[in-house]
Amino acid sequence: MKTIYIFLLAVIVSGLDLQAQNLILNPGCDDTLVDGNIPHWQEIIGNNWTQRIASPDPQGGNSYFFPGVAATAELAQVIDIADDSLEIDNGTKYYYFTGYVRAYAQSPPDESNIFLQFRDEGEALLTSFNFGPYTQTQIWLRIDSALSAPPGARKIDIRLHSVRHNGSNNDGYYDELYLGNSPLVGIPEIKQHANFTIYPNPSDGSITLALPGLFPGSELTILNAEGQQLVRREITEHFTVINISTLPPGIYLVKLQHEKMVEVKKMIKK
Ligand SMILES: [Ca+2]
Ligand SMILES: [Ca+2]
Repeated sequence: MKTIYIFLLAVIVSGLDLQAQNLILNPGCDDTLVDGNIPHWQEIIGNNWTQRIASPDPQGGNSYFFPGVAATAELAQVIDIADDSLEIDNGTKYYYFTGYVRAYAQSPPDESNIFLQFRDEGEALLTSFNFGPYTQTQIWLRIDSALSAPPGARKIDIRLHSVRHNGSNNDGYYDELYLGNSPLVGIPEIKQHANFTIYPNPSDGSITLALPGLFPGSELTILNAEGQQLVRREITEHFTVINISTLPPGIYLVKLQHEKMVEVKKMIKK
């Protein structure tokens, strides 16, 4: 009996671990500063990158990435993905990115950008997925994307790039970054879950989104591997049919979002 109990616990723990496996080190800027510097990150532009703890509050943990005073500021972390080279060179490897951005409430606000640069063994740039500029000041804006790794890629160079438009501080902020092998579906702050399903999946013509409970103001978006929004729809019914016949074959993310919940599922278009 004891053996079974331990085995089940191990399965549950490893399942959680797999879901939460984050390739980014110090992803929420919560590690203690070392000699005034943010551990695991390098200052590419500007030398004032630090932790900020309030105004606004962090999305997660005790602090978030703050560029300081430099008019343009860029912070980087390089992730080695050489272990995935077989899948990458076959053209079948996807990585999933989630991050939160926000700016200080001033007009015009400063801006945040996130560049995810795939580089080869010699560090040559193969593809850059660029997100931004973002100037959202009222909430932490969540960004989700699936990234198709270009053949030959061995490194992902993540760049946080902020531009100051107002005042003495550069206020393009970042928090709770995630890069992994599966979409980040649940996040701890979210209390409610829609538990939506999509069928058929894979599909070649249309999909049905089934939702057990309705959340007023829910919005559905379908994103391609480059993070572009291709479909955007308000969801007001338990069952919604969406025509995807014009989308090229491939992997997409279906995101359902309202103010208290974000859920993301993978969809394959045949
Ligand atoms: Ca944080
Ligand atoms: Ca500012």
